[in-house]
Amino acid sequence: MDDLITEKILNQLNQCILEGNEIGAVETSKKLVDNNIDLQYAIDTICNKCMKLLGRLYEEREIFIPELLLSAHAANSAINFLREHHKQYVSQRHSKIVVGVVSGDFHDIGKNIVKMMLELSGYDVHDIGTNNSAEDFLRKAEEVDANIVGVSALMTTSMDNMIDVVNIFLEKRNKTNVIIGGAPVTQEFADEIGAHGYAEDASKAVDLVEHMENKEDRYYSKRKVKYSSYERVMKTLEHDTPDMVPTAPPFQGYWALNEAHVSVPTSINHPILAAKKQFKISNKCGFDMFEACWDWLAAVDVIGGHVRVERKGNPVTMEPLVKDQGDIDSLWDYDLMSNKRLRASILTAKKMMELNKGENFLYATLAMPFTLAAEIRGTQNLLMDIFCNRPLVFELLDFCTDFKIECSKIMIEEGIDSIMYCDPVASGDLISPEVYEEFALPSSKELMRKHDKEMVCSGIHICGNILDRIELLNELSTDIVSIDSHVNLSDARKILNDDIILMGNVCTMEILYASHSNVVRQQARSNIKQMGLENYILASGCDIAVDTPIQNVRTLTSTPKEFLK
Ligand code: B12
Repeated sequence: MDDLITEKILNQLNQCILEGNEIGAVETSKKLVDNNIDLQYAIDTICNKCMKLLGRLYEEREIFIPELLLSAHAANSAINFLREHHKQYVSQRHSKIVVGVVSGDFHDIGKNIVKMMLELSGYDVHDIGTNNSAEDFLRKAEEVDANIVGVSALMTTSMDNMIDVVNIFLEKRNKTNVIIGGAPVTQEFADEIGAHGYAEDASKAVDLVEHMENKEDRYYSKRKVKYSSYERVMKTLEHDTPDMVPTAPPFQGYWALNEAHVSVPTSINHPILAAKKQFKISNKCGFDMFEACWDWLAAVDVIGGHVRVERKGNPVTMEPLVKDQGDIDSLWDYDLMSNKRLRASILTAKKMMELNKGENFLYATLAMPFTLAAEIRGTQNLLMDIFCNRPLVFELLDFCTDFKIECSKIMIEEGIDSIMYCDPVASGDLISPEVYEEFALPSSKELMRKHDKEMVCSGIHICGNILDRIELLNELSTDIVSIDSHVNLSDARKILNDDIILMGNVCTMEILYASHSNVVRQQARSNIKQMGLENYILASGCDIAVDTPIQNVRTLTSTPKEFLK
């Protein structure tokens, strides 16, 4: 067939496509078939030349979405017709691409255009529609063995969900390139979250994919997750360099129960259910280490105190159990294992350890003797006793220390990885460093001395600004010190012994609870940059508050991936 005739018919076809004339495009395609024109050449010409021209016209605002859509439909019909008559047609493209819109977002016009342009350029595209979780993208990519995933978002609120998509591929399917786009997305954002590519419109998306296909290696992520969560934490505890900074809540129990719609009373009555739900949420959030035993006030219940259990959030001790020094003797009659709450909390921890299969690093939260003493005596009473009734305080602390040693032994016997001792009443906002040194420190020391360090590691969390007493914590020979947002990380680092791991300290209320996830990310990044990879665990400054958005928690746990070695 004469080259001139071929070019003439192809030009006609191009014209029909540019005009969005679907009927004309199909009729002209028939002419190509009737004239025995090389259909492979014809399809490739439409895919390459015509689509590029359309893209350029759209970019230069010479045509808009409706014209683009009409042209794309015309091209699609022509190509489908030609392919039917040329069964042996082989696309020159190799990439398999999954495209979709992230969760929370139903805007799909942009994604549809990207999909059409890619298809018309000869790619094998699989569209998963709108409102897709990271798992949805992964599932489809695995099903079709995609090497590129295109993620679209049109709202600033849904943009952050792209982070989950990037991270899930990083962890579970590192050979797939994740490219992102949509009006609020920028190259800077793509770089920040570790996406492999970004394009501002559909024709640039085609260029990007072409480029990736040609230079595959360059785009494959160099970042690799090397360790499981448990191994990552162990690397940190051994003062070795992990692949990335591990993350911890440090206390997520009540928040996660609430997220799972399990009330606190239900969690006590149904420990196995509590374990399953707690594990699901805490694991899904991506923490490397988390609480498997969070009912730190079960201890007060064991010795007969009245702890009010709210539907959500931390329980509260209602009435002081020790009204005067004479009441202390009767405390010793406790029977640890006959207490329903304590048994429930142990059962929960055991079930969580079983579900965990050694993947994450699990710990139990127990109160330090000083805080337990305050719960038993009433915090205000104890704080006054320190000055007015010192013998009562010492006698009570003796009991609390012995009792806590027993509690700690039980958890260690059950096989927990670590114990996190919390001491909120020793807060820098409640007592002076002198009072801490004289009353809280000796009982903590005694407890830590009895804690079997060979078997299980330990952490300490004291709320508030404790910079003026943090040096004393060096005497406790603990593995981890968890600090809250009132203490500057670098200041704490300078004072603490080198062999202590620092954990903290993203502000729980202003940032995690009340800010946008971008603020959480900024804070998490700043902490990692300040502390580096070693001897540091990124965490919230204290309990994750009930109703903290799960997206913020996920942002906290996913930020270290940006710094993967
Ligand atoms: C059309 C539209 C709608 C339609 C959506 C119809 C549909 N099926 O998509 C309807 C009316 C349903 C709608 C609903 C809503 N909308 Co609306 N919507 C728009 C509007 C006007 C146009 C968006 C659009 O289609 N643009 C054209 C396409 C072609 O551009 P594009 O998506 O950016 O895609 C191009 C590139 O970005 C790139 N690209 C896109 N995806 C990808 C993917 C990859 C991998 C790559 C490489 C490239 C790439 O290539 C594309 C083609 O060149 C914008 C305003 C605006 N001016 O943008 C608001 C807008 C996006 N909507 C908005 C909002 C708030 C909403 C609603 C919440 C409104 C409400 N109060 O109910 C709901 C959201 C519902 C939900 N949860 O998703 C806001 C978002 C604000 C923000 N920054 O977060 C906007 C910006 C309006 C505004 N100024 O307030 N909306």
